[in-house]
Amino acid sequence: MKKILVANRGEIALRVMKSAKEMGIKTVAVFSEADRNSPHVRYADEAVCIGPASSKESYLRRDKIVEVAKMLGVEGIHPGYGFLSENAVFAKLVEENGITFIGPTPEAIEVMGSKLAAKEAAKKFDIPMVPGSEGAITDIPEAKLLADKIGYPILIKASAGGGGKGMRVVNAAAEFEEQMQRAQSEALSAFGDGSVFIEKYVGSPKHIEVQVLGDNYGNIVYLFERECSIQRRHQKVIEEAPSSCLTPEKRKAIGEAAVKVAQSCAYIGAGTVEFLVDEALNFYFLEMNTRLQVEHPVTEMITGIDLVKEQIKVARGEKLSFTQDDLVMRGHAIELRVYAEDPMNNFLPDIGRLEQYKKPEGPGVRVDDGYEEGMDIPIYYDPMLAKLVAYGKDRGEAIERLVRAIDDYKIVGVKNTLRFGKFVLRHPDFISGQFDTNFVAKNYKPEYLKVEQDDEMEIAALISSHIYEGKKSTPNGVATKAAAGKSNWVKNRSSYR
Ligand code: MV4
Repeated sequence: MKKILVANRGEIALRVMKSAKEMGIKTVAVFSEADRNSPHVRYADEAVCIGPASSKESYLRRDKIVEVAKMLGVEGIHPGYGFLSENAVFAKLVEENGITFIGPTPEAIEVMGSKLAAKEAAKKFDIPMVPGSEGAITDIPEAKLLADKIGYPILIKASAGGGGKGMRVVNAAAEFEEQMQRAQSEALSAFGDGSVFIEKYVGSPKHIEVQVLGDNYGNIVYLFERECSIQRRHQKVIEEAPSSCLTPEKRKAIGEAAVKVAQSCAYIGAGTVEFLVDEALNFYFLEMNTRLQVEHPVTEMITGIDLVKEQIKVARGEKLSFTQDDLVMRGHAIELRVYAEDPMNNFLPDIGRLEQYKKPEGPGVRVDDGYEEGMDIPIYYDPMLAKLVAYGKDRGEAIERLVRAIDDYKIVGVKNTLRFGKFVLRHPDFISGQFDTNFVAKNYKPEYLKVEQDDEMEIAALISSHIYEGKKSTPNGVATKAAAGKSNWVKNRSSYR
């Protein structure tokens, strides 16, 4: 493979091109009119404008992208994440035009794109799943009987949904029919597919996902897990690897379950198997994402493996160069997603000019971003500005490095979530590992970011008086430094705008 096209924009387009470059592969960028001056366009060896700013008219134009690829003699197309990355029609179109799709087969994308088909495939492999209906609900009274048997609360999910879209909690039998009818009609209008199914609702779950990698010869390995429980309204905020709650035995069990899920769809390339983990550390298969994920860097940092290079190697027909036994994890990595959003105002997206933009550097710090000082942040796309990742010998060092990197990060002109990230990293429940997907809803109040520098002690007191008093060491060996005097809240206040 001598030349690849990256059908994406921003940080992930750059990320993919960097690995391609290291492999001696030329790169082609496609871009919208809004991205004409973007770093991913300049970084590529060649770049072609494919349409106006709106994604529908540019980054989602399967036909245009393939046309450009053919015109420039491209041998492979990497879709990044989002946009066309999980579009089976695109994967097929690419292959039909004699170009390699750097990702799984259209069949695997299609099976895993349907939550019901995914569960059906996984069932044959004995994967633990949340108790629920066998297939789509066709008979509401029958489904209600099942719900009674499972016990309330239950969750209605749309088969075509995912990432939290099309979900509905039903707390009691009296609401069942109404909620079911609503869920079905919502699913039909939102996804063009009204199929829904029910599951027992797990109230305080952790979200743990396993990175897998498969080649064309039936070899599939797991590259350990990422914990992504810190999210708000299904938007991930912080991801880390490894999870601080798994034992080596659980890690092996969940990893092997993930490999079986991948085997159930003969998976090729990099993929992620999502699990829900309850308080007793029981894990249940949720869904499989058939793409490179935003948070892949934390896995790269603890395994030393470049996932994009592996994707490309597998796509050009190479066998995996390592077995499960060769894989070891070392240290700890944490990623903060920096969004152009206002944490003081309900995380409203912000746009405008990046008047000042200076990235943090130093030991164990990695920034994956796609913007530069002076650029305008467009309204058309995802509000993520950058991924700030820190690596340390253990979780405590990773946290301290990430906090230091937040303090060293200067963003002026666009409201952003840096200080919100610091709030999370300094929270006793985050530090102790005692958190689940309810963390943000349970613990965050915008007032916590308002307090002046000198009042940091007050914030700490607000958040938790108990740990604060004794300056206790936590199970992870991290002393909360909330009371340790000087902080950079004010420095970050200026970066907040
Ligand atoms: C659940 C659940 C509780 N019980 N399923 C949300 C996204 C999608 N991948 C599945 N999700 C959930 N499924 C059952 N049976 C709770 C969630 C959930 C969640 C999952 C992962 C990460 C964050 C979440 C936030 C809210 C709800």
